[in-house]
Amino acid sequence: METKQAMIKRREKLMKHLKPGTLALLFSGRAPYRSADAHYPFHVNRNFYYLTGIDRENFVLYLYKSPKGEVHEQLFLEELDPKMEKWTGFRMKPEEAVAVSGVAKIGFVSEFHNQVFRLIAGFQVASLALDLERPSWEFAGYEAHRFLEGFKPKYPQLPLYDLAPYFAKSRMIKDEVEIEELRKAIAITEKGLDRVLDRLAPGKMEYEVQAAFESTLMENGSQPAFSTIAVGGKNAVVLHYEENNQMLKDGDCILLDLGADWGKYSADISRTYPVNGKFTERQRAIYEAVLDALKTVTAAVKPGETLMNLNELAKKILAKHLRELGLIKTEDELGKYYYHGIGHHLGLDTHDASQRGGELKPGMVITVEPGLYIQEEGIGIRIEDDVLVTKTGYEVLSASIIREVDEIESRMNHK
Ligand SMILES: [Mn+2]
Repeated sequence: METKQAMIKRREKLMKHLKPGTLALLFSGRAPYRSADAHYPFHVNRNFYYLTGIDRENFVLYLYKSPKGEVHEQLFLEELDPKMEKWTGFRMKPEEAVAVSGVAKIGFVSEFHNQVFRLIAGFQVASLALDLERPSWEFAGYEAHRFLEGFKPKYPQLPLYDLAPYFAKSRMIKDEVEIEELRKAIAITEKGLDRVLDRLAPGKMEYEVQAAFESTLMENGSQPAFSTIAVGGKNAVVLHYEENNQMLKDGDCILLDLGADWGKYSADISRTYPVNGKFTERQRAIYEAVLDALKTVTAAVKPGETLMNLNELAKKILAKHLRELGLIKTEDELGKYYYHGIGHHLGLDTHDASQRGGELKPGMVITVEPGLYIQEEGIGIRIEDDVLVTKTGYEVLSASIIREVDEIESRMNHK
């Protein structure tokens, strides 16, 4: 399937879901100001991108389902502005927008408010649908929230419909195009980790490992999907360590949690390697415990399972191993050494949009990422794969990224 075809299908599915008389507006968003006239990098609204494939600032997707059920689609672009284009780059032309998104009708954002006004003035709009997802209570709001601030006082009578739950549900099931993007993101992540294995040695800095990974991504037209974690020794018990500024010591392990971005889709892989190319007996024993949890949980992935059940399974296996390793006596002590969930949905966001508590279905992509973090021994080990739920079970999308002790040691000793 072509990307454009996928976009058309995704919009058709949404329009089928909406009631007649609904006007749905999706905003690509704008980069927030950083200081003076400088902005933070722009990150397109994921749901706008999901329906258009377009990664541009200040665009609006207008979707209207008439009371008779006819669908009208229009994409509003930023005005072409030859003067501004000399400063900030070329803007997307209408024909390009049509080619990427498959939306046939194009307008410019300066006309957008009037168009909304005219439609409502014709008494053909029963409700307004916006993506009103909030990442936190305190959050000031995305572009849709800002639009609503101006809209609500003018049309307080129009009911609102929040699209966020629809997107969470829809985005959990990946189509062909999405799975292809994820495969590419994972393949580039594998290349980056391979370069890491070439360079890893005692005395290197964590940031050198990060650079080995990220430069490989750049050489492949990619970039990190999230802040690369490259953490040696005792700091590996910190789950989201991002300093990456310590020296890697002989006899320590390094924990890497990283992923490439491809077409806005995120890989999310964790591997733990011995810095000097050989695990100690103790490191190996703990590593094998985590690996056993990874394999057992992965093998349990199938339609009808839940992430919660999978986490319970991971806890059982990790607790069994911790008892054998002499670290705990009863299962309720596990929280001292394993203190995150087993995984999450993966897609346009690394922690992808999802409805909590649901059953796994074919086409979903999740991470499986057990870990053990033993502060008193200065050991943190996490191994994470990306797993596609299939009709009959699962496919490990990251299956070719080595994870067995012998494979890692032999790879590191034959550079
Ligand atoms: Mn993850």
